[in-house]
Amino acid sequence: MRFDVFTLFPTLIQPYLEESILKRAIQRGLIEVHIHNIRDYTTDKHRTADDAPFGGGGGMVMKPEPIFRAVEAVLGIPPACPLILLSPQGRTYNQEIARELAEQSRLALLCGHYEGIDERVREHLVTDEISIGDYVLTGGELPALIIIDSVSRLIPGVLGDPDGAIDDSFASGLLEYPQYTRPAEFRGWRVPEILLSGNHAAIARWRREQALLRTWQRRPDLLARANLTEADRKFLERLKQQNALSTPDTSDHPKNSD
Ligand code: 9D3
Repeated sequence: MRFDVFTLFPTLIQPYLEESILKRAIQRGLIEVHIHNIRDYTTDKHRTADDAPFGGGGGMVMKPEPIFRAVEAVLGIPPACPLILLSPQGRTYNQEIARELAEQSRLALLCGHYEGIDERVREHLVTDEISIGDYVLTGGELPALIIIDSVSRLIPGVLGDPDGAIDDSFASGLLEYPQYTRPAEFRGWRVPEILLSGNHAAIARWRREQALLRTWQRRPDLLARANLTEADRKFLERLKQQNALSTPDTSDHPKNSD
């Protein structure tokens, strides 16, 4: 898979690709990442990439010409692949979108910066707009790396373990069970005895129940979409009953209904 990244800060992107597990994927030819400095596509002597907004107000807006020149030079006309704008106004990124993007053979990522980007880029060049969550960053470079990282690990061979990406928590729809390694006792804290029992069926059942317990405690929203067996549902019913006994229901109390 090929990624083309368009940015005003190309040096921010490079180090992560060179130090992470993605380096191996690049060396093996599984992914290619081409980084393009939008400033290289300016035509004035000051290499101006931004300007004041029409209509006044503070801040600067990324100019359309260098972005169009860069994207048209690299992707061609018509463009060879989708162009995703990273922006706080995009659809919120998740694992489902990562899987959708991983179906492409090529993707282009445009990093926003400053206060924003000339709207004509959005209207006439960009095909999709993605945010990585509801918090404010300084630019789209980290979001671009997050997309490259999360999409790349879905490509067969990128992870060492061939089915590592299939067996992860978001694929099962549950959070992960607790994990332990040696020593069996550390500072007086013992590993759960069941894990030392050698009873693989009992260990599998314990892990599944721990995953269910954790998901119910921390991310109950995930349970609605998780792939649950009849045994899983029974276990969750027991959890709910225990919880109802230990935390009295005060919802009918006048204090909570006014
Ligand atoms: C006036 C400034 N902002 C209003 C809140 C708009 C703004 C524009 C650009 C705020 C931050 C940025 C820089 N952020 C991104 O380019 C960005 C981003 C983010 O900030 N959060 C989550 N996902 C993303 S993807 C790109």
